[in-house]
Amino acid sequence: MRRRGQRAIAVTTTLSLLLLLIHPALAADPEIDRLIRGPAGKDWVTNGGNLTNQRYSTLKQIDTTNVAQLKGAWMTRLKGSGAGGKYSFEASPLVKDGLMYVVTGNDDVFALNAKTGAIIWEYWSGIDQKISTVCCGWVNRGLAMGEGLLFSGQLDANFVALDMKTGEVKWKTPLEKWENGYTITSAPLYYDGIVYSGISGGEFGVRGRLTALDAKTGAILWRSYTLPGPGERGSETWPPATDHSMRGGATIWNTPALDPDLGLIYFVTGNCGPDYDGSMREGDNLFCASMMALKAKTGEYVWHFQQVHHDIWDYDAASPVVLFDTVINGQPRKGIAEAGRTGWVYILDRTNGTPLIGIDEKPVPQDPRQKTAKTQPIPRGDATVPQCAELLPGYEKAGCIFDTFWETPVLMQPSGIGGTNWSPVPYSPDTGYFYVPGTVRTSAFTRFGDKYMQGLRYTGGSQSAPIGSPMYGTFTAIDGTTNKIAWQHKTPYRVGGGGGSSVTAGGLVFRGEPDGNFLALDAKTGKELWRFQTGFGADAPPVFYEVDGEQYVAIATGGNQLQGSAYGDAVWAFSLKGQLGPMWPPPAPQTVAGPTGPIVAGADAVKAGANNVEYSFAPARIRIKTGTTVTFTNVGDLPHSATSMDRGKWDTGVLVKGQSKAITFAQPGNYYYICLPHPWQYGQVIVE
Ligand SMILES: [Cu+2]
Repeated sequence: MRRRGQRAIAVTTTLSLLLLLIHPALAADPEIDRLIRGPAGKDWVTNGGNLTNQRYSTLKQIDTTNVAQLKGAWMTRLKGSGAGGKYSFEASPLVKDGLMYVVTGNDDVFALNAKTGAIIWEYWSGIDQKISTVCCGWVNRGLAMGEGLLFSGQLDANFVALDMKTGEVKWKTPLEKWENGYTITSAPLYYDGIVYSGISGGEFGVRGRLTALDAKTGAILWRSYTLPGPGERGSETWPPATDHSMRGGATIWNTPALDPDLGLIYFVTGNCGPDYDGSMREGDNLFCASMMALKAKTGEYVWHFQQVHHDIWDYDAASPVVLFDTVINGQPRKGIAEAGRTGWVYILDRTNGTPLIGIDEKPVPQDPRQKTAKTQPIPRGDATVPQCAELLPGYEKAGCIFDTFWETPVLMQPSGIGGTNWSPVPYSPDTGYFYVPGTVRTSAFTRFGDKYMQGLRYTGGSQSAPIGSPMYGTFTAIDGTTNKIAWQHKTPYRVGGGGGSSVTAGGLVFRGEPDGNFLALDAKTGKELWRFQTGFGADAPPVFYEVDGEQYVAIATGGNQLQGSAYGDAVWAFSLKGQLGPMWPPPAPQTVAGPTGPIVAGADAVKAGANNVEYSFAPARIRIKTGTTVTFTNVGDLPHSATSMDRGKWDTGVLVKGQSKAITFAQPGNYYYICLPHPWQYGQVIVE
């Protein structure tokens, strides 16, 4: 009996295998699955180009010999959607069969004729403009498509599916509530009937996770948490008998990658919460700041690699993971790479999560108050940005990466915004290089502790750039077989949180600059071959497609508040037959940290978020007489504060929209201040 039973099972298994072989087209959308398993060509149907996130196109009509003739084919303004100081435009447009789909920072979606730029339909998200749990700009990093639907994660934590033909909402699934600190900013990934979405909110005491939804119905198939519950894998890296891991962050800011042959889905996780205070969360704090692999069908854990143990620097892993195949020491290897905020590229074997080139655990500075980890993983190879800060006047200490801090500010590089922030990193199988945008900026790290309250900021400290400190960027080609620099450019502005790039078989890397310039470089040598002024901050990653035999390059230009670039609502497409010339340059981003604008004498009222510039004080610089009372009012959409850079001196506390606080300046002095939730928002009060 037993033997017969086993035989029956064996026969059934063989039969189902045969059925699978005969009917490989059981997939819900075989066409999209086929397109995203291969390299991108005529169409660009998923955020990273295909399942690898390589952002590599096989199109080569535009190449190193003719790119100098490239001109604008069309430019379309998206009716003011997402154009304003609180927004960033970070999406890669998707293109299929001559139609383009693009999502703005307000989660509005537009379908365009990819040949002419004409708008075909519009979806206005109607998201609540009072959402107060967006940490770093209103953004949507892009869409996914499959089964005739477009998928979009919204800032209100709803996940929607739109009809590709009409823009009509087909289903809508809440993944969480924004009021509890959760938002969605990442582009989803569609494959084989499932849509995968990350969740954001690492600055608001949330619990990170990857959610898998049924593409047809929007039903949630599973959630895989990136923070362990009691007794679960990784719970030993949090203090026992506490619930710190339940609000410990580890959110997913960007699109996963997927290897269909291995059946694994890959992604990276963000900072630990609270960001800058590790005092109550002794241990490595898995799975913060980690690369992770799960079974794509079930969400079951397969492996992880933690880039930063017990993170206290906001060293999110935020750039999308990239899958690539390479040869190392004569052996073919399946690789996975990710460019961290630390300035390193982490290169692993994607079958098991072990280092491909070498990553060494090395001792690092210690502070028992912060419960710092004894060692940190240091990749062999080159960092793309400096990892030590210089001492500046007014500060007691400057340190290098992984140095420690407590209540006295310590200067460090890279800052917690990177290195490489959300910006994707393309990989060319032709050159074997990763193209890594980096931000060079000093941060003054301080810990001050925060009490956890649901839906409110929970960062435990801050990291503003010191007044007068320089800020710029790097763009680096990293050899994927050695993790060493092949070539590197210093860029005039920060590009680690923008400066999106993509690469083609025509031997070109295209990348944007926050001053509006869009550039083409020789992918092998880095030589600049073309540059075009788009008129708006060019921070989103470009894409490539073909319509009627003509190759196009497209980029969303709408600025980025992390980069301080000029906002807008434009999508540009370029081709060799294009006729449009460049625009006037927009205002350039700051290259030195601190408040800007004229000093207004006698002003006793300062507004945060005025004039459609959310992250600003107006006037930003005032001169008053000793004893003057200044009223700070928040007229923006987000909560802001005015907090003395030397935090002990004065602080309005966090003001919600419409709230005011008066501060009397009884002592002469030069007071610089920041908004604590947005430490790149500066003001100055000169008291005489
Ligand atoms: Cu603010």
